[in-house]
Amino acid sequence: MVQTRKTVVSLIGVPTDAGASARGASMGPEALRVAGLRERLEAHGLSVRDTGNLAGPPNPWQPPVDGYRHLAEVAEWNRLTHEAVHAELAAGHLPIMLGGDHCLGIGSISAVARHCREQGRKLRVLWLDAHADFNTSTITPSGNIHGMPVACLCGFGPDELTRIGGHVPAISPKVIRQIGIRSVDEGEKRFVHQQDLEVFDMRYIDEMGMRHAMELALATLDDHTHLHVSFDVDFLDPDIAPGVGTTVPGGPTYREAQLCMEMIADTGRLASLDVVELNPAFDHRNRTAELAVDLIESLFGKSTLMRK
Ligand SMILES: [Mn+2]
Repeated sequence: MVQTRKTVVSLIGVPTDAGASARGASMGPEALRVAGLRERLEAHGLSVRDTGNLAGPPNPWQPPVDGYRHLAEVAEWNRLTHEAVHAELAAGHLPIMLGGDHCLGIGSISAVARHCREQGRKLRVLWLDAHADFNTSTITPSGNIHGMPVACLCGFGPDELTRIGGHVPAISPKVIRQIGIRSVDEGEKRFVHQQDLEVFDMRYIDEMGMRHAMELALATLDDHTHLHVSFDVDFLDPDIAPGVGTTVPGGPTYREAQLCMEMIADTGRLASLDVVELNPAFDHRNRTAELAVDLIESLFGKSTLMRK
């Protein structure tokens, strides 16, 4: 199945950096708009509805309390995100959540999971990231919640975050495929293995290639599978994507990232998307936002190669 011309894409801006280690991801939604996200998607025949930005609490920029930094603010932003994403899915639209930091994956993906339960659909989540984001308050070195969303979605975290969406856990670790991982904290590493997360790290991509990693990550999708992509911009090599708060060297190149996105597009199953951690405060003349838009275009079927 190919995305039809009738697909309605809804942009949901979530301007917060309450879960991050550096300020600035709150400016991400506007940078993506300035880079022409809406216009570029429309040029591909999609109908795009920009719902504007959600309004939530300011970032208090305080140290962690009991292992969590800004838990109340992060929970509020995620509740708002959950409701907004769920409403768009219920209306039959394809939501693109424009973060904001990656803590917002909790609200977004819990909404997608809820929608799948309501519709009797299977779920596959592709987590494109330099980090596993599988920390808990006892193993996180920092308390920054953008390092915890996968754990929270799998039921490991504070009630304020794990219960968003009303079903604990929101998802099983079995539905997740992580791609591009190259920075995992020590305790987190053990927890990833213990929970049996399927990870295609950079070592795997170096040895086997992006094509093979994506073939496995996308295997066994069927007509009833809802495919969600959670795209942390720090997935990309910092040489091409400097505009993120937590750069880790050795990420996918431009060509590898394009192939990743094109192979997702080829499945025709993409049904929701997060674009997070774009940080204009670290960017150069919005080039990382422009690259993100370029890759999002590929996710929606723009082919950089000549194809018939
Ligand atoms: Mn992340």
